This record gives sequence, structure tokens and C-alpha cells, in this order.
Amino acid sequence: MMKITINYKKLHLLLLFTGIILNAMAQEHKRVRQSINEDWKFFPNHIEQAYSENFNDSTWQAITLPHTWNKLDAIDEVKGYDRKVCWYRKTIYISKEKEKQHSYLFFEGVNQIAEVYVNGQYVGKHQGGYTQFNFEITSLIRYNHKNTIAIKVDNRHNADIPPLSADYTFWGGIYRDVYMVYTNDLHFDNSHYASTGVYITTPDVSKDKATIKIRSLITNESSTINKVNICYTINNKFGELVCTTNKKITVGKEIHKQIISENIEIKTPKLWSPLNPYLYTVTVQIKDAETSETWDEVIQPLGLRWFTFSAEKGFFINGEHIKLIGTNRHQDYLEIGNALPDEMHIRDVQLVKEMGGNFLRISHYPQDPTVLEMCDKLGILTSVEIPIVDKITESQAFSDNCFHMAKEMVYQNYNHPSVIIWAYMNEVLLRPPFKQDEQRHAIYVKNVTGLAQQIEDTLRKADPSRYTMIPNHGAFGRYKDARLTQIPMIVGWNLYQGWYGGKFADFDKYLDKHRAELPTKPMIVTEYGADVHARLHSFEPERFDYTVEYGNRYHEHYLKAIMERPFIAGAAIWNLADFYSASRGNARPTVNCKGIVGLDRELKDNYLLYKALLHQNPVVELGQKEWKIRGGTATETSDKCIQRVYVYANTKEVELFLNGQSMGIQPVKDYKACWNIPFVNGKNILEALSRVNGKSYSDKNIIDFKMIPAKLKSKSLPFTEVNILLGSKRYFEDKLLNIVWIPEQAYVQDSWGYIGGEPYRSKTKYGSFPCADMDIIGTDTDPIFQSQRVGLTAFKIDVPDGKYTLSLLWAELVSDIEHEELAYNLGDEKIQEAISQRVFNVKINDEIVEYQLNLTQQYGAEKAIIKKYELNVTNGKGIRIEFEPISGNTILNALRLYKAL
Ligand code: GCB
Ligand code: CA
Repeated sequence: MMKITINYKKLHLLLLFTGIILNAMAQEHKRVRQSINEDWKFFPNHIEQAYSENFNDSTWQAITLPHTWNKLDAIDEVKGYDRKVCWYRKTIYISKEKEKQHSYLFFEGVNQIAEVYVNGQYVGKHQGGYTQFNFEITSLIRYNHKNTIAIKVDNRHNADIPPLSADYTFWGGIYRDVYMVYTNDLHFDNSHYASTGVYITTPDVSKDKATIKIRSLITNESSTINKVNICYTINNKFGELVCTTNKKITVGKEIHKQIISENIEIKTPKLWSPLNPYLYTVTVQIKDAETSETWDEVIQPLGLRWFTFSAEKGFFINGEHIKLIGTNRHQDYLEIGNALPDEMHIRDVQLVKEMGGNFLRISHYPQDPTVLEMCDKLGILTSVEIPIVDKITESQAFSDNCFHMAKEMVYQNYNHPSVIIWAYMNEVLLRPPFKQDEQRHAIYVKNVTGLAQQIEDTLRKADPSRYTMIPNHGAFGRYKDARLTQIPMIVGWNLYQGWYGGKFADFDKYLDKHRAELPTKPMIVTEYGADVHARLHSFEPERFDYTVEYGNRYHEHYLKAIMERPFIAGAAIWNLADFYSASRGNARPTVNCKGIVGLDRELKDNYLLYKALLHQNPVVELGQKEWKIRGGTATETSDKCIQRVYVYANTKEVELFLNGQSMGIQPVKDYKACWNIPFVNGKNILEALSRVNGKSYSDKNIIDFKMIPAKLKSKSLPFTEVNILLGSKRYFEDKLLNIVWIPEQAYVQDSWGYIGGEPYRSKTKYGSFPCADMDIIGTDTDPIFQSQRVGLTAFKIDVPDGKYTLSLLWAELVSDIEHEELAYNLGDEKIQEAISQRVFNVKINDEIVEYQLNLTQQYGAEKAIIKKYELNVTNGKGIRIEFEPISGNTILNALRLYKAL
């Protein structure tokens, strides 16, 4: 009798080995997706024949994607930026082994029209700068050969493509990743709005069980009929198998065959929420029914959650109430425009999370795929929108583009659990184009309403599982009359009371008006914010002074009003980061600085306020943390200068230390505690400390204080320099030059100051502002020149004898130079001031140094003029600068005095 012995160990090894081989073979068949960002050629204009295969591009600029051609010209001092046609070219070697496959060029985003050619042949065109698209190029490829890709990119204004106008720069270029994708004959459909071809819904989720349904679009491009298995596998966040099921089907030569899975059930599922963003993965595979080889595979995130918006009580996820608090976001960065690597998108979402936020309004357009990926992982709920901003074009082509973008947005982002809202039409009635003609205006509004309804229908049909929203500006009646508050499921309001116009309290009134007049409509404050230049400070902040402190007041008020009202489902700060807006003046021209972090992601104070409010763990953060170089005048009795300091915290009380000495304990009220601190000349170490349950929480800041003695001839504190902003209450810190500019003062004996005159104020239809905001040409430190004293007769500085360098700084702020009316700058409409021929003499210590100075005539208005004078001060006379008007009023914008010897 034969005895069969089985060596289990060997069998196991054999099985394992075959497994590996089968796997390796199967893997070979799956789709391959590889980036092709490297080694492109760029030509910054249109050029004939650039599409053709043999075109000589050897002189073109060598670039790497992502790329924009507006990186420099959109942020310089010259008005406007290039909106034009440019060309990109690249060669790519494709080997013979790809011959049996299908090849696609896949783009994550090109602004805003892309026309693609391969080997001289036209492939296709995509319109719209913010959505993904792809083209199959299989039939044009030559294998074992170089292939030429040429792309014509156009970012010119196009009346049929939204956005038509907006407060941000429309950077042109291939500014996101580009990929080659290779699939088999049998694959998930790439042609359905460039989505994955796999759509996951969770029609029924509770604590006990979740039902998952998967709809897949499959394409069979072979001529044979195939028996395949569609396999669905769900893994938990550790990669462990939760369940798997499959469906046997037969596919003939067909395109777009739709397969719907049976209901897949998970018992006692782990739910996804901002606090615990538990992610499962869904893998859908097309497998050969006989050999089990995998023909294609798609992996998608799965978050199990349910949510509702209530007009009365706000937002609920998995049955629990949470207030949505977060920010909006644009997709650019300091000096690199919108051509960001993935890591920068990822970091921005992390910033929202670290602040304690749970909401991101991805405005005003769909962004890089990494953004939603990150939101899924970190538990940030999102609203995504199509870029209809400010106005529409009443054309079928415009409407069709809107519908197409809406579908691209939905289908491309369908499976992200973080998405809860699809939005469209940002402030679409901001400046209706036919305001003068009542009848025509009525037709326009009717067309806007009609388009809104059609987009709404499109979105609801494409995705009935989410909410829809229209974000309006603060003109209640206008939107209500146009039914834009009725059509969407949620109304968004972009509110700026106390910034563009009105008072902080008007914000509260507006919120309550919504509650009273639209009692059944859920509401989100989709925008609110104030421009803050991180280098500007004031102890008497005022609207439109761009200081950190005014921004703090604004946010402190708004945040309280939002938190107090349960009917407000959520709020999104405008904006996470400062962003470029080419035609803006502002304290930092070409930049909208309403970010709570800077263009370089430096945290501003507002970020810290939110951090204190939103975190459960103890938070103690010194305010004005970015203000490293301070300055001011010492008191008469000491060589110290007292200035206010504050801390943002969520603890009960905070103790503050200056250079190791306690400055006392202060209670925390509304997340803030304040002290008056006697700064010393030079180094000041500030430390804030809270003790909670025996543990210490602290924050530290080191400040260089540039002290000006009370009496300039002081021996205990010798005079070194002073930098003064005339007509201003602002401090401006110039980190590059390591100096600080301080506010003016009226002349004080033995000290310094102006004599006569009054601060310049920029007049608008809604009151006047403390400074100008136009781009001052010839400087990067515009705020120094944007304020001035008008009609002063003298400026005196009672310095000791010695050698000095005195700089007088001017910029003419009143002129007939026209500035682009910014559509969004509601309340900022300037009133043209009478232009006077301003001519004056300047005398320093009785010597005429400027004879008949006429800034406009000699240099032009809005130009930074710095005149340096060398002075010898003798006989204890100090410095006396006199301004003698010849015609019009005298002016001075800033003054710097430096002791050379
Ligand atoms: C708005 C717009 C946004 C602007 C913002 C502002 O209402 O929706 O695009 O950037 O105001 O800062 O003016
Ligand atoms: Ca990317």
C-alpha cells in the first residue's frame, strides 16, 4: 500500500509561491498611472504650427509642471497680467509592451482652455480651469518611439466660461499634475467626466448597520465577449478585510456598461466624523471569471456617516450636533502663483485641522485632488463649488459650461465622505450689468434665476445624497426676490459688516433677519473677514487700517455672534490664507490679505483666537506673536515704554512674565487676557503661563524693542534713530530692514513731532478711511507711503549735536490716476478729490533743500520718493524741518532720522 505523506510546509511554500506569481501576473494587467510632469518645453505666446510633430522647440523655455506663466507678472507693479495663449510641448517614449493597452492623457487642471495634440494630430479640447479631464490617445501613439505632445493653453477672458470676474488672479497654465494612464481592453470607464467610473453610495447608515451600494461603469474594448467577475472588497482602516462580494457578468463589446452591486452590509460600522474620521477603503476589481486575473482595479475611500441640516438647530452628523467652523481656501502661495506641489495643498488642510476647524469651503472652484483626500483623512467637512462668480453670461454656451462643470465636480469627487455640499453662484447679483435699465435688469435677474434652477436640478439629479448651496452677498432682498434663497437647500451669506461698510452689530442684525424671514432655510455664513497686513499694528485700530488689531476686533465680534446663534449651521472665514488678486491695491498690493495666515502661511493672530476657542485641550498663545520688532517712546520717568499685550487662551487665567519677572495674573474673558507691559530697550522675553490640573501650558516670544528716549538728549539712553509714519496711528514693522515705523505725534519740547496740519483720509461714499490703499510704485513697503500729514508747517526733532542722515518720504496720494473699480469692494468706492497743484519748499535748519517741490509734476503721483539728506547738527539747535506752501497744501508721508556719528 502506498502511503501518501503530505509535507504541509512544502505545500504551503508552493502555494505561497504560486500566489506570488499569480499576483505578479495579475498586477501586470491593472491600470498604470504615472505622472509626466518633467521635461516640458514652454513658449509664452501663440505660435503657428506649434502642434506639429517636427516643430523645432529647442529654443523654448525648459520647465517642470505644475507651471503658470503669471507667477511674476501678476504680482508686479505693472497693471494687469498676461491673459493669452501659450504652448507647452513634450516628447514621451512609449514602449512596445503598451501596444495592447489603451493610453490616456490625464490632466488634473489647466486654466482655462486646453487643446491637446499628439504627434501633430488634434486630440481634443477642454474648457474650464478647475476640473480634471482626460483624452484617449491610443490610436495616435507610435510604439518604441518618441511621441510628441503639444498643448495650447488659453487663459483669456471668455464670455462663455465661468468665472467671468472675481477677486482672485486667473493664473494661466498647466498648473496641476499631468499623467499617462494605461488600461486594458476591459477597464473602468475613464470617459465619464474623467471620474474613476466607480460611484459609491451609502443609502442607509446607522450605528447598527451600514448599507453600501456601488455603481461601476465598465468598458470592454476587445472584440470578444468576456465573462468577468466584478469584485468588491471593503477593508478597515488597518487594511484588514471587512467583507468581500462579487458579481458575475458577461460583457460584450460595449462601452459604458453600468453594473450595480447588491447591497453590501457592514454590521456595527465605525462611523466617520470630524472627531473620528474613520476611513474604510473600497476596492472594485474587474477579474477574468476563469483565470481570476485582474483586468482593472479602483480603490476609493469609504466614510460611513449620515448628516442633516436644520434651519432651526444647525448641523448634525451621525445624530450629533456640531457647529461647522472653518475657512475658505484659494489655491495659491507666495511667489509661486497657483502651480503648487501636492504637499502645499496637504499642508493647508492640516492648518485648518490644527486650528481646530472642521469645515472647509473649497471656494470658488474645485481644487487639487489632494485637498479632498486630506479632508477625508483629517475629518474636515467640505462644500465644493463651481466657479460662477459675480455674474453670468446669458448664453446657452455659458449655461452648458456650467452644467458640464457641475457634473465634472460631482462625478470626480463623488466618493469623498468629507463632501456634504455642492455649491454654485457666488454673489451672482453683486453688480448686475443692466442696473440702469429696469426692464433689461428684470430679464437678467430672471435668467439668473432660470440658470440657478437648472444647475440645482443638475446637481440634485447627479447626486441626491448631498445638500446644495448658493452663497450670496449681503443684499438680502435682491437674492430673496430672485429666489436664490429658495432654490438651493442651504443659503450661504458672505458678510462683511464692519469691514466694507457698517458696524459689527449690523452683522448680528443680518443673521437675525435671515432667521426671521427665511425660517425654514438652513444657513451658513460662507464668508466673513477683514484685511490684515501682518506687519501693521495699532493701539487705536480703525476700519480699513489693515492692522492686526482691527482684524482681531472683527473676528472676536463675529465669532461670538456666530457661536451664540444655534440656527447658524456653520461659518467659514474668508480666508484661510492671503491670496493674490492682481488688480487689488491694498496695504499689500495685488494681495487680498483677509487670510488668517499669510501667503507664506505665517500664522496671524486671528488664527490663534480660533485655536483657543476651538480646542478642548488647554491653549495659551501670545498675541501679536509675529511682531518681533516693536518701538515707542519711553516715559518721562523711566527708560521704559508701556504697551498693551494680550494672550489668546481657553484657560481660566494666565500669568505673564517679562524677562522672568511676573507682570501679574489676568482672567481670561472671551478667550483673551490683557496686560500693560513696561518694555525695555532691546531684548524683551515675554512668557505666558497657565496652570491646569498641575500641568503648565506656556508660550514665549522674544521682542526687540527699539526705544526712543523721552528726552532725545538723554544720557542714560542715547538717541540712535527714529522712524515715523505721518498722519498715522499705525506701527509698521520692516523685517527686511530690521526697523520699526511708529505713529506720529504732535511736537513735544526736547522730543520730536509735527507742527500743524491734519492726517490725510481717503474718502469713500461710505465714510473715510485712515489711509490710502493704492499700489505705490517703486516700493514693496507700501504702507509707509499710504498715509500722510497734510498742511503741516514744520517737524521738529530735538536731537543732540552730531552727524545725521535724515530721510523724508513722500508719495502724492491725490491724483486723477484711475483705479479699476473692484466689483467686490462694496463700500470702498472712492470719491474723487479735488486735485490741487501742490507746490512747496522744504527747509532744513533754515537751508532750502527742496525748492518748489511739485511731486506730481516732477515724479508723478503714487510714486515712492525718498530724499536723504546729510546733516550736521551743532550748537544744540536740533533739527527743524519747515514746509512752506506755494500752492495747495504741504505734505509729508514719513520721516526717518538716523544718527550716523
Ligand atoms: C467676497 C467674494 C470673495 C472676495 C471677498 C473679499 O464676497 O466672494 O471672492 O475675495 O468678498 O475679500 O472682498
Ligand atoms: Ca496634484
